[in-house]
Amino acid sequence: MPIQKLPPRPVIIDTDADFDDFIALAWLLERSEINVKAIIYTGTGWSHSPQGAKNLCRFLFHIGHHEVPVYLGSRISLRNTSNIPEKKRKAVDRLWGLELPEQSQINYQKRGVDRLISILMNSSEQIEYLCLGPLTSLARATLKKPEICKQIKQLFIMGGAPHKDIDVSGFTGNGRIDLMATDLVYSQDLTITVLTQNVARNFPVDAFLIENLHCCRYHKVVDFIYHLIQHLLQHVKKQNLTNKLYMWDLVAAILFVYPHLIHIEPQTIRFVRNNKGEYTDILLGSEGHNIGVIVDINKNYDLIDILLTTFTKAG
Ligand SMILES: [Ca+2]
Repeated sequence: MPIQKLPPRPVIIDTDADFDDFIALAWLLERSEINVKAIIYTGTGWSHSPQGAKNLCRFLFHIGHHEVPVYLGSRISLRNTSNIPEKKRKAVDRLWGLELPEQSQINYQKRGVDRLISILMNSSEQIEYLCLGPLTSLARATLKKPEICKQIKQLFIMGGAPHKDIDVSGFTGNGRIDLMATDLVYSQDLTITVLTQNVARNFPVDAFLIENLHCCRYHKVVDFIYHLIQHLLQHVKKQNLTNKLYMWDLVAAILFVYPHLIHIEPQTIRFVRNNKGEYTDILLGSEGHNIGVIVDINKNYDLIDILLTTFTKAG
């Protein structure tokens, strides 16, 4: 009996156009299990709006996926809690010196929050939402039209759960950039899966990865990823930065596509604010927002192999 192929999962990807977002997108767009309905660019994360959206469009042209629409989402946080240094954001805007071919048409579309609402409300089926950046755009969309939540099958987000020290400083990644947006989105009636940074650390940018990428550079997209990482590493070296690099968003993308690799535990979290409205604490406990947190992944799977065979299997 022939194996029945499941129809591709419709998904909206929300991104802040950092290096690992590009790699995650390049990988996702090659996956037949996924039907990317739209890319929402959120300008409150690691790049500035609209430069991040322009970079996304040029990148999509370069890898041959310019059919995917890019929408310009929010550029101002609900509450300004981001601590990303401006210098680092500007380096992301410049793609660390990587030159992408100029495009005569930069075709991102404005009013991304309204477009997001429209895509969700007009869809005949539920759509999954993969968030690789801050939740600002989705939060603004839920403020304008709370009914969109019924149209979201699952929100899967890289970062946004507490780990280790359960306080504001222990709240990880994208969720921390705009805490008010995260608080608002988590309070909605949504199925939420969050990947914490301590789990995503399984995929560092190291010599082994670079060697493997180098071997597969005959594929255009792998060559792009290789160059992107080389430029980033040169930038890190020049700036005497010591932080280790991880493919956070790529891990999120892979685990989104392969849910059998993850172990999820339900958690309840509550955001505590003082009388000035500032976030002072995040508590795990019996009352608050219900989320699923990925606490472990199956380590028998080789993430580098999953990354590269997606590109090289078709030659
Ligand atoms: Ca990101």
